[in-house]
Amino acid sequence: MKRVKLAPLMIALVAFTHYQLVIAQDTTPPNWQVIAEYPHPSHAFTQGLNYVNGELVETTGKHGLSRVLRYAPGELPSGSVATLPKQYFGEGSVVIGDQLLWLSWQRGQAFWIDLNTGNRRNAFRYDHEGWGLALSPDQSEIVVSDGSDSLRIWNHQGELQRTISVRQGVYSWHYLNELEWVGNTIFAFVWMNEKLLAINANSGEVMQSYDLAGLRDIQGEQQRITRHHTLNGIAFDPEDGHFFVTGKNWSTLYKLKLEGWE
Ligand SMILES: [Ca+2]
Repeated sequence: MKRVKLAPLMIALVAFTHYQLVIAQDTTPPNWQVIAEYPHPSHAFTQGLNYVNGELVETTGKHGLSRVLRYAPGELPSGSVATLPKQYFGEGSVVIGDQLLWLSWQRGQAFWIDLNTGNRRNAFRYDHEGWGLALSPDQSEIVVSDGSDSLRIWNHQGELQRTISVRQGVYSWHYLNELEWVGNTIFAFVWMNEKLLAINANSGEVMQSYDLAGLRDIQGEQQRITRHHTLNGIAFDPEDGHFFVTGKNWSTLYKLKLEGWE
């Protein structure tokens, strides 16, 4: 009787199974896709991105380089609407009517900027770091990030209404950064992680995550960027239901279709 050699057969079977798994992972379609590309001002250390009435309103950071930029998709800004004194490091922003509310990073000071005149006035103070901002769909509330795993909900005067802890099962997500609020979903970039989270605005549960490292790789091939030039701008376009997305000092602004968040 001829003995069947099982060992090579098992190795082949395991190798085949592993191969199948690898193939299965590689062919999983991404839950996002690029549908358009526009220029983005590469001098902009993006900290806040808003899309209002067909225009992008962007706030930038760094001491002495913190600016408000206003431009249509496909164009580049010709100048700044407003700037901050160099002791302030600009962060996220929201547009309410013709006023922009703008956070500073570590100085606990929020500002109102008149988008027509560029005039700046103090809004209110807060006792934590300021990172991202987004306006609720009914414009009555503002969500604020401070780099932790919690989001604060403010009224227009910066008074705390409630706090949301962001969780995915038993895991918490820290370094929540630039924000956008659409329906009952709050989108949040994660600092230096290249993840975009879709968070239930009531429970704080992460309902979907988007791995945009591929987008960063494409951008990295086009220009010299480091890990600090992280993804950090998201703005919803209600006309087509898609999202403008960019990163700090990126030369490209992308329009993304995001799947599975509604
Ligand atoms: Ca935003």
